[in-house]
Amino acid sequence: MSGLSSFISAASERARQTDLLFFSATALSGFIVLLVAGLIIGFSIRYRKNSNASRAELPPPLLREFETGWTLATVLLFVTIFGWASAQGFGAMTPAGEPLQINVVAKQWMWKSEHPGGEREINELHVPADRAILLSMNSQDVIHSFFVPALRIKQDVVPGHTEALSFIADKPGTYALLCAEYCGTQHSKMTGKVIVMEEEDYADWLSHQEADNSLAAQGERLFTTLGCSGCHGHSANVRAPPLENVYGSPVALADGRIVEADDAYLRDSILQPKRDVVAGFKPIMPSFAGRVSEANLLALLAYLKKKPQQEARDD
Ligand SMILES: [Cu+2]
Repeated sequence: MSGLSSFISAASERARQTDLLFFSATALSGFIVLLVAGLIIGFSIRYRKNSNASRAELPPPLLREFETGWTLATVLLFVTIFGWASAQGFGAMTPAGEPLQINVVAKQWMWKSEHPGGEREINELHVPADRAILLSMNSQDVIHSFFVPALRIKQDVVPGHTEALSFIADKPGTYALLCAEYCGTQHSKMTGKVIVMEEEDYADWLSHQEADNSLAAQGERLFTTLGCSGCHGHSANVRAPPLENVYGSPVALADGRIVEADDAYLRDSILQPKRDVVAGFKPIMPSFAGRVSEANLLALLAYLKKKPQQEARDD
């Protein structure tokens, strides 16, 4: 089996688990196919016309218990495989421990990524080994699909959604990154590399990247240039909901609902401000859909998350 599972490199424990599941299911299905086909062929030959095999002895009738037993055993076997596969699928959605969050933006035809310190890459993704990585992915135009065969992970990236994908790579090396959703004429060129590095090599790599602005710092500038501060800032004349400490806190809406100001809520409030209006405020904010790119939205969100500390420092 180990020979088989190395047919394509596996760079994570989940990849090896996926292979085990795949080959187990293939082996089991293959065994059943061979068993059924073998019996059909065997009996066809043995009881062919004019063969002298005895037809006198009828087989004994099967016991009801036997029928019930093998039916239940088969059902149980396949439900077990279903459970095994689902557990893996759900496991893939839940990051283990405190993950390192990296933002990924897909666009025709490249993968852009941004590390927590603001280091940016295009069509390359450097990650430390043995550490939970959480990719927060957005698309700027059409549906793309983030596919790393060596990690056995594939996630569609749909415009207007934030998709999460987590993994822990445990084998340093360079692995292929592909787009697995036809996304336009240069779809086949939308490829890249995932470079898994030892923790210290990753730290070293980070330190050699341009000390780019942090995402939150970019967001802060956008907050001004897009005009957000004109209404949401300290000395604004227009009355708009204050944004200090807004991230993660409950917000009372005009229709009586109370929602949590998470990424999705803040994102919607920027793109569709008339949808969830905060109680006590007029729906006067214009939509920023089409005016702010995915990368800039991520920067704004990063800024809003950091805002409480900044306000505290300013005071
Ligand atoms: Cu694509």
